[in-house]
Amino acid sequence: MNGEPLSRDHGFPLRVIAPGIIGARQVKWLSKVWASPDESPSHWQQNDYKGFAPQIDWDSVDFKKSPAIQEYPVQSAICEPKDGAVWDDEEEVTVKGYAYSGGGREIIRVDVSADGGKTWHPTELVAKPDQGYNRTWAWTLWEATLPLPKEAKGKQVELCAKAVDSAYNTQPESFKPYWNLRGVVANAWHRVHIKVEPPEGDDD
Ligand SMILES: Nc1nc2c(c(=O)[nH]1)N[C@H]1C(S)=C(S)[C@@H](COP(=O)(O)O)O[C@H]1N2
Ligand SMILES: [Mo]
Repeated sequence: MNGEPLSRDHGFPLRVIAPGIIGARQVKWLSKVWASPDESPSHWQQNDYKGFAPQIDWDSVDFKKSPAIQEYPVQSAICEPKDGAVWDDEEEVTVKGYAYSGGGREIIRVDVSADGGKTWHPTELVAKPDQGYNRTWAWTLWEATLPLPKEAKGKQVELCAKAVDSAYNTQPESFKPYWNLRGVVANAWHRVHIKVEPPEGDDD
């Protein structure tokens, strides 16, 4: 893993890698593999890692009624700045992060906002895997320097990111309309809050 022997925590001595599919299917400490016409009867395949409508609760849920989650939805995250950071420039902010989609779909675009999603700015895809159509299994790294809203000084600013994959899937604005009791496939815009506070005496 990353050029090093696989560690025990990550599944040494043997682990399944099923590209483009959620973490729950990447079985660690593998001892046996068999082919079967039936889906795995394992607890994690049958009774967990499934999505449901928002009104379904633990009393009404029937795990037989939803298929197991397989392909990962399109997702992105802001890694820099960190949530709660104090930003000492009132003009612009440099934002960095990653994006990823399931099923081998490549990331074709990531947009960022410095005003809670009212206006958007392009990002540069600084590390983009070149693995071929529907074979993109690696993360895309992105960054952008964008202007802060006018009179941001002394205020909190909400940074948002959303990615688009090769099927033009994009991330929803909020998790609320597809909230589910397991909290799975939650890929709404990532939001980070920074406080814009240039050093004392800096009036430009
Ligand atoms: N044997 C075994 N493999 C497992 C799990 C587990 O509980 N037991 N958890 C899965 C889940 S849900 C995830 S997200 C990944 C996490 O491993 P990672 O941190 O190495 O990616 O392992 C997967 N493989
Ligand atoms: Mo997981």
